[in-house]
Amino acid sequence: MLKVAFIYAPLGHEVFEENLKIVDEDFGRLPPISLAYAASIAEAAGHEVRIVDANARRLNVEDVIRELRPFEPDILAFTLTTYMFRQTTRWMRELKMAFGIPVVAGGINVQLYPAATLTCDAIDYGILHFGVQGLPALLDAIEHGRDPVGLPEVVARDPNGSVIIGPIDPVPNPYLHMPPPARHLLPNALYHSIVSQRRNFTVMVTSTGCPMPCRYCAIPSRPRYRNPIDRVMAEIRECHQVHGVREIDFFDADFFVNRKWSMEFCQRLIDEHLDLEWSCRAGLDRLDREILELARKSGCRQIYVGIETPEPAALSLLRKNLSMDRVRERLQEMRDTGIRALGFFMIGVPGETHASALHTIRYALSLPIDYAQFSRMIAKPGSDLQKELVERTGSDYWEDWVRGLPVPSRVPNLWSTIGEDAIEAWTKFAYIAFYYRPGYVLKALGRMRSADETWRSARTAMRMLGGALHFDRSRKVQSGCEDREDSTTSH
Ligand code: B12
Repeated sequence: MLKVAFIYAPLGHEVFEENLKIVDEDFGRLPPISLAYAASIAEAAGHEVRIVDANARRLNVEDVIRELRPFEPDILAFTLTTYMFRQTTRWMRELKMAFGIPVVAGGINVQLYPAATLTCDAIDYGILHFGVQGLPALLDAIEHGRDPVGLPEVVARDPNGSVIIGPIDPVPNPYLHMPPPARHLLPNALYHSIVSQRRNFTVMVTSTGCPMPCRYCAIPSRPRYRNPIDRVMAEIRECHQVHGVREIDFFDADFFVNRKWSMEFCQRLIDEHLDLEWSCRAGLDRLDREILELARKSGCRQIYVGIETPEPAALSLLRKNLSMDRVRERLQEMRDTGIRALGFFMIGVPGETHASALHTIRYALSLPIDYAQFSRMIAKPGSDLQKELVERTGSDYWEDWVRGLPVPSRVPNLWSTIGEDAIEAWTKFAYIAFYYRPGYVLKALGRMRSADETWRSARTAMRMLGGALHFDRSRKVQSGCEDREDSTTSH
């Protein structure tokens, strides 16, 4: 049996992200579900496991080292997104130095850039795909002194230093081989999102991938699997009964993608009679009165929908399938059933001009929605836009970022006709225009359920105003891993 410490490093905003800095920073403290899945896999394989959520607990590296000393870990394990690659690898390096033990990394970045990930000397092993075979096999090999090179789902260096990528696991549905995320190892009482209203709050993901072909999104390229409904219900019951969860945010790309599954889910939740509210993301075209009413009855309080832009040419270039003529009607239906809507919008879309950016904002203001999130369109790692960017520029921004090479502070946007500063200015203006309408403020105050929620919203509102005149530009070029401590923030 090995002792494995799973560490969730803090998330600091990076300049290239689609969200404004303040939105990222005030987004909430969310549970590291991917990492908790990996911890469960290790625990089920018989190892002793800890999770340190340094992000939610606001711990620094020294705190984590102090906390882990008595545990005497054999392995350090981290989840890696591409965005957070350099922040997380800095933490890996320091913890590896303190404990002198191997570091294992898994998560979306290892899937996208396995070889580049292993060029970082702080990482000894990567885990691909869902890790249901790879993680137990790797831990077993380490425990018994066997060579892990070439194991399924394992990325490792051979004795010559070449990176060897193991074959992908052939199990038809990895969910059937994964216990639920190890919430018993998480500080569940600390979690909340910017719009959550009840505690305890958690995040759940019941499916991976998405059938929609949107070119700006990184999710379609992920394999598609769904957790069977009995397992989802068991996870919900455990959350409610054992971890005191009263609100769940489902992070599936489109929660209603399978109508039969969603109807059954709602009905079974109604039959459970739990004191529970939930929210999810869904394609607007899938929502009709029947499903909305059932969802509301089962405790659904809000749905996040991607509208992105009212410009038909941009929507078509982005392969966003949305019946624009029905948007208002469907949102009104949602409001009539008592479900709040949050609309996602993007600035900097193909062919964007100052006039079209203003049009998007005015359109958002005209819709019956309760919240809006405005992002800058970027070529996300793994998205179609990113593939086009690589073809047209001959270089891969994200791979260079992972390899520690200098990259521009912003991902190039080849599609918009207005520049980065204008895109950022319009995005900030959008938030001010949406959230500072007197009627909106009054309504929002009426919705508040606790002093905690009111304080969080007021603080974000003040910071939003304060941030409106600052530009998130920092240095023009972000250089390698070690020397860029100050390159992400401009103020
Ligand atoms: C839920 C979720 C979150 C949750 C939980 C994140 C977490 N780390 O646990 C919250 C809300 C906290 C979050 C935060 C962020 N997220 Co997020 N998130 C997702 C989402 C919607 C689902 C992930 C999921 O749970 N899938 C289901 C599980 C079963 O699969 P999985 O995540 O791949 O995890 C499995 C394997 O990868 C592996 N694994 C994962 N980690 C590890 C670690 C070890 C040691 C091992 C062995 C294995 C292992 O085992 C898991 C079980 O099989 C994805 C999009 C998507 N639909 O995939 C975005 C996504 C992964 N997030 C993304 C981003 C950018 C972020 C943030 C930077 C915030 C932001 N600005 O958007 C932060 C960074 C978090 C971080 N450092 O990990 C991007 C990543 C893009 C990229 N390539 O960098 C995605 C793809 C969405 C997008 N914008 O396109 N996220």
